[in-house]
Amino acid sequence: MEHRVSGTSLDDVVCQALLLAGALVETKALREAFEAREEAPSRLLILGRQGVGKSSLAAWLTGESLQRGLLGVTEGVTCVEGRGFLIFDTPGLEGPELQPQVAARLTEIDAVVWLVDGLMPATGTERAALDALVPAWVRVIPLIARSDLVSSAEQAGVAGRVQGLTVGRGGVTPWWIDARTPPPELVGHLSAIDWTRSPRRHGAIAEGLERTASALQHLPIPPDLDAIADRWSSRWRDAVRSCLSTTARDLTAGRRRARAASPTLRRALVEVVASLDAELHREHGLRWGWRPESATVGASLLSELVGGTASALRALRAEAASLAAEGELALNDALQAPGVERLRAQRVAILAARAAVERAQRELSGAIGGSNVSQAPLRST
Ligand SMILES: Nc1nc2c(ncn2[C@@H]2O[C@H](COP(=O)(O)OP(=O)(O)OP(=O)(O)O)[C@@H](O)[C@H]2O)c(=O)[nH]1
Ligand SMILES: [Mg+2]
Repeated sequence: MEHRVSGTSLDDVVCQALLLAGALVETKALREAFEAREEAPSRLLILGRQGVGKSSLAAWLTGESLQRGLLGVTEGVTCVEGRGFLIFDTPGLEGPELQPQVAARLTEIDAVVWLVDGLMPATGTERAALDALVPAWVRVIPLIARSDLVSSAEQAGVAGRVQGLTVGRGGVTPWWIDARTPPPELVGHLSAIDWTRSPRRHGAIAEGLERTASALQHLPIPPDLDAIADRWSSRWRDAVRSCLSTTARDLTAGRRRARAASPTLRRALVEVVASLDAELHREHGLRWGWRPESATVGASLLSELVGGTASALRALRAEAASLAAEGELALNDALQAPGVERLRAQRVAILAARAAVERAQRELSGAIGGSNVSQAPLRST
């Protein structure tokens, strides 16, 4: 099964993360990893059955002789560099110890070379062993060794079979080679890196994303102005309602004269506004900056207040409603002021960048973590 991270979609999400985060924090590491295209040497992991010719091929590619154990058998993953290649030579696929060693090297390579023995052509079991070692999205370049021992008539059939077994692994056509002395063109064939399938690039991007995420984490997020506006509006409305009912109660009980009711309500509200304003500043660094005494209602209603308790209560209610609306408008204006608007835009930008980086990290984590890398050694047949 193909890994859900295809080159294009991964590049799209990383590009989006770069675009959004780059406006806010340093993204050099991520940008460099994203743009890495021509970085030599090509890093290849050679996998294949025991004795197929992996070390011979690695030695030919790099021009370096490799350290080997008893009878020339490779023990453990060996790294050798030369002639524009960094090659990871491995013990045979049959070995049970290979999985953790390959997993540890996975983010250092660009592609896998699958060396098949032309005299013992690849089977589904061999492909399954390969799949168990390397995530499905990593490119596999198939080569068939022992061209010197197989007639050209037979070679085509074997190549077709190997090609069938590499479906979904980058679609590279298998080449027949003598692993001891391959044709010189093999160098070009193996140097062409498919960056969209390179675990090395994925690893570098993952690191860049990690750094970007941590830089974004350190940016303080401005408060959610809409939520603050909602909360403060409703607190203001509650305060107006409560001041009104106190004043109305005093008025009805005859404790206060109609003429004095309006200034009393106003004074109570001035206190409420001052305390809410101080709290707004303390909690969010914002200012309401409104004083109810600047409200225009009131004076014209005084004459109605002397008309009796019922009409005074009506007038008070109207005045309170009008004050509540004015206060809310003033609050909205304060939260729309240019400086505060910048905070709103900043909040949106930081949240969007964090989400984009997290999304890119999610897309990558399955790929690099090797979701389908599990212990499944090749059964000897
Ligand atoms: N005729 C022929 N012999 C080959 C070819 N490739 C490798 N050999 C020989 O096969 C033997 C094993 O080669 P190696 O390169 O050691 O194979 P390997 O895959 O590294 O072996 P392990 O490390 O044990 O898994 C050596 O004697 C090579 O000379 C080939 O294409 N044709
Ligand atoms: Mg070897």
